[in-house]
Amino acid sequence: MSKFLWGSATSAYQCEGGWQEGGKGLSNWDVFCHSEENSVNPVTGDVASDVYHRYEEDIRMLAKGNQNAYRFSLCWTRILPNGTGVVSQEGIDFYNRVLDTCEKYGVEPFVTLYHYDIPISLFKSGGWENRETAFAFIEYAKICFKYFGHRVKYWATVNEPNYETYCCYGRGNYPPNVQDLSRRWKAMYHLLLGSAGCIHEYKKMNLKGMIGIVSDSYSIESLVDNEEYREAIYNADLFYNRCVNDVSVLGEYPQDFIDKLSKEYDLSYMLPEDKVIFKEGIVDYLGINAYDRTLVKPYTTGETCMIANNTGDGVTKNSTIIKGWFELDEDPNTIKNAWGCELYPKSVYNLLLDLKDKYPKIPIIITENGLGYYDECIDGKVNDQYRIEFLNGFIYWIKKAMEDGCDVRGYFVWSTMDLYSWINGYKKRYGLVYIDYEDNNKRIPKESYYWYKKKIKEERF
Ligand code: BGP
Repeated sequence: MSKFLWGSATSAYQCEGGWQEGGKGLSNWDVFCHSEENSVNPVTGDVASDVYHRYEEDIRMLAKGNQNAYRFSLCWTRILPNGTGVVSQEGIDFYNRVLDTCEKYGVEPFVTLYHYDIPISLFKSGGWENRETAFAFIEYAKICFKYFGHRVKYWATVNEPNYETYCCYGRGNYPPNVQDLSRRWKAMYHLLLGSAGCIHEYKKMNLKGMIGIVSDSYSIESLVDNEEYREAIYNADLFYNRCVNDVSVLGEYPQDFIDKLSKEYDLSYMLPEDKVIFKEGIVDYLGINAYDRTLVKPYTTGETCMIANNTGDGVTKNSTIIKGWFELDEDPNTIKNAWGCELYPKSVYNLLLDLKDKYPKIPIIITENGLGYYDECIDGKVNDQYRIEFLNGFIYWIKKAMEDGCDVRGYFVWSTMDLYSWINGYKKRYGLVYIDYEDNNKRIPKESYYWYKKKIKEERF
């Protein structure tokens, strides 16, 4: 059996910086962050954690912390500055240097092809709502496989088709800042079509590795157990989980989901010939980003609306009403962070058991788990006991799930170092390593970094 992956994760836009270096083209996030629409926490990823220049230091530190894997994403516009067409040798060279560094320190690279940053040219022509984007993505993926396929054993196609489209087209806080679920379902369809197409191409190349998708997945629960609440759970499971996981693991859109959607929306973009692409694009593993549970209650009244707490004020509620489907509920007794995320590690156990029931044969990799917090560096030290407690709880429950038969192959903390948090800016920190943005992006390992180092040594999975 191959080794258990113990690592941490980042994404290109959130940590690289170097936004106009190395021949890189612009993405939707480059443009959005410089626009007036970026008003809640008006900062950019122009420099971010400066990983573009400091990857060697970061990967070395990760390896010294006993981590054997590093999850990062490729920036599409470093490789194809215009989104399609000419390949940038500078971009290829940059990622080869990153991969060389992983090799040098004995770290397994775990590469995501797409993590929210779509080339601006494609974004302007409709982004994921445009079917052509799925095929442009497959072409980009083929280039990545050609250049890096011999040295990367773990691939993820896209990061969080649910959460990305939820924010882009539901909450409307990510570009293109739309609140229209019909457009959400269409964009998600093309993301999943692109993902399946990539997987098929990867398999055709006969490379030695695993390819999957990264899906934010939730243990959907309720505070009351009756028929109406169970129906709300069922609906929310379709809305957040099965719309991505069934398609990726079983290779087809669930019929109950299609039946439900077709009552409300025009689905003519789902073409019959796509069925074969989905069938040929089944994942080798399911990547799970697990942060909190989703508590739901039955829909009662009101229009569909989705509100996010991006201010970190500790007050604003993450509320959601999906007309005719469900509403989000809240447990007043659980502890939450300032952004309203519940600190409830057992949720991962419930989620893993649910996934085992639904997809008994698919290996799971926890591709993200972490806690956003207003960390403080005092006298050169960051004592983030709250994070240690949270991560420790997650690992405890993952272990329990494994004992109960779940096939989990890896665990990645979000994030390797502090980085840009979409819309929330830089004050919401997740890293195992603190970045002093005021002092030349100096790296300071937090207490959680040392705790994780020890934990990896002690745990035998
Ligand atoms: C996931 C994303 C990451 C990361 C994380 C924390 O949804 O894959 O990119 O940002 O969540 O989210 P946030 O930064 O919004 O708190």
